[in-house]
Amino acid sequence: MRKILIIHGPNLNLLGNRETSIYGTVSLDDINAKLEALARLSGVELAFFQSNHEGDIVDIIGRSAKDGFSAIVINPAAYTHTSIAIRDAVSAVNVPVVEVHLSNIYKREEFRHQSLVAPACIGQISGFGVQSYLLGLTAAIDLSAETDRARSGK
Ligand code: CA2
Repeated sequence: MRKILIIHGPNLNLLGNRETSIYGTVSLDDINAKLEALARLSGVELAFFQSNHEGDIVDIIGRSAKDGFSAIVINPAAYTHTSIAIRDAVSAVNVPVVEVHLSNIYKREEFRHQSLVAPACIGQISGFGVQSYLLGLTAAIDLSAETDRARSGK
């Protein structure tokens, strides 16, 4: 079965209790459960990773091809706007990456308008709440099929 990696960046473990006017009341477990339901229907396997540490996110992206992942969905959270290291990891790995955001980062403070990671990704989905993740996974499922075709040389 094709494997897709879901990466949640810093502080997304806090979802559901604070800043509910921006991010809603949904928890990270709720988001993962919705993703899992879509994955089951689509016949793909998911692995979930949340970290507050930039280097850990760089490491898991770097290992992702060797670990058998065919696509990645990432919400880099605040690292979206600061991390050349995550952008370089995405550029270096031979796995397609989709960037997602719960909020519309272009409608918020100016410092959130730039993503350093997005230019290394296949695309970005921003502003649809949990639906951003589901749309991102839908794209990643298609991309994962292409990755596997390319890897098998067919
Ligand atoms: O909209 C998104 O998904 C963001 O990636 C969320 C990040 C933010 O820094 C980005 O600009 C946009 C913040 C994730 C932290 O979420 C919190 C949840 C509850 C309480 C505090 C932060």
